[in-house]
Amino acid sequence: MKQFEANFDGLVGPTHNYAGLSIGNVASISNASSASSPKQAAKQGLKKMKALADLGMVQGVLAPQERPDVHSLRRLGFTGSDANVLATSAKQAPAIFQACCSASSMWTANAATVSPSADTNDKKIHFTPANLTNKYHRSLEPQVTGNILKATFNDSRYFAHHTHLPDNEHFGDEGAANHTRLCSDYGDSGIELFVYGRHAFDRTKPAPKKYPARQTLEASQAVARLHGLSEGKVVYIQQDPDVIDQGVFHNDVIAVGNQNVLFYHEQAFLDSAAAMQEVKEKFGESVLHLICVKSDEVSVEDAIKSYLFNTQIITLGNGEMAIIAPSNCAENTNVANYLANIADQNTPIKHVRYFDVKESMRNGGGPACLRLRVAMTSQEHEALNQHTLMNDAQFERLNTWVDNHYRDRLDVKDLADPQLLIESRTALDELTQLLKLGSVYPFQQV
Ligand code: SUG
Repeated sequence: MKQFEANFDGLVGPTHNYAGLSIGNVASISNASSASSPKQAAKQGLKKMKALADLGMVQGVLAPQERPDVHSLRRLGFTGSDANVLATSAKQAPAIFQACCSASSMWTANAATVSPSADTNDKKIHFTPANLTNKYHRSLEPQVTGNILKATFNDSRYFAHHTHLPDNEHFGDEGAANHTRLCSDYGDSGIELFVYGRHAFDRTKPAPKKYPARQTLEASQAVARLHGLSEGKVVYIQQDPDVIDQGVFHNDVIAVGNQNVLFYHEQAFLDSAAAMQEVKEKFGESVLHLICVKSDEVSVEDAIKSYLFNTQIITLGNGEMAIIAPSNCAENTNVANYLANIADQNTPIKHVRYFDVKESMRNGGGPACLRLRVAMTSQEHEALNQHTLMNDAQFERLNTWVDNHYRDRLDVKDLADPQLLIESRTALDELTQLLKLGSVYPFQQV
């Protein structure tokens, strides 16, 4: 049976905008109130998906969420017609209103944590949607994310879906952005690295001082339990609180892994030497490449600006690996130099491909943020909803769908336009038919 890793990218939603909602995420704050282009953003994402499909990768699409989120605004006491809810909340509570308009579900690395069947005790692929409690705008996602994942991986013989963890900061969970799997072949049992920012139930432990640590150890442990992972195959690693305070709000801003390669910055982890020792012991005898980038090669600041580590490392058909990097890496001299020489190191990484995902980057989302990885067998591949997979015809259809429904330009002040809600719901209704998802959105369930 063939085994491989599929990428499910988040399709950017029609309300993509820059509202400066994510304290601790430098790009989000510094681009607050700039004009966005939802159409460009969606097309940049689709282009990356198509390019990976063309490279022979299995590539899927995860639908965006319903925004503006009128239902959440009603929960907060705004009443009347939908247009009235938008108008009154935009006027009386603009920050809350903007949070309810974010297209942040596009970063599907935060959609869920996924453990492949090779690692779980019941040999199913396990999904736990992330609760994203640290940011109000993101905490609105998990319910519908769960609906979309169930409609995408829709066969209970192969896929196990959990409810997101309790919606409380103690169990703050950011999904796959803080989770990396290392293995020899994708179908072999691997080790799962859960990287957390703080201990929720032990205040004596180190924690960042300036910016929030979004992921807790206790959340990571709960996900590992739910997924039926064996203790000998799990490593918990604390992020260095200092790098969180410099803007590394998720671990995937400073480390990325694929198969037997872990590519990370020397300042990523609190006790890197001990963590890497445990990784080596638990990984076992097979060859493991730990590629540690030193601060004098690339500083943490350059890593955050360029998103060198928010790259996707993928395995091509011939077994060589390629780095899928944002074009911002090519524009940063230190990072471009580092990547220019990466193929000469004695590691499987032999190619670098650059993609323009600037609309997403301006909100702090690189190529790796835009995708959820699901390692699977060919049987599991056949069992999932085939209409969510990218191919030439689907690429055409989705581009036309974007052309028909998305605006070229959106300012934060446009978010209260009642027409935008109508456009967005019309687009999503059509999309659920295109991807054969059934009714996954609240507006479809009334
Ligand atoms: O959660 N930005 C996202 C970026 C998520 C990136 N994902 C990973 N690293 N995996 C966040 O901070 C900004 C939205 C705004 O400001 O309008 C935002 O939500």
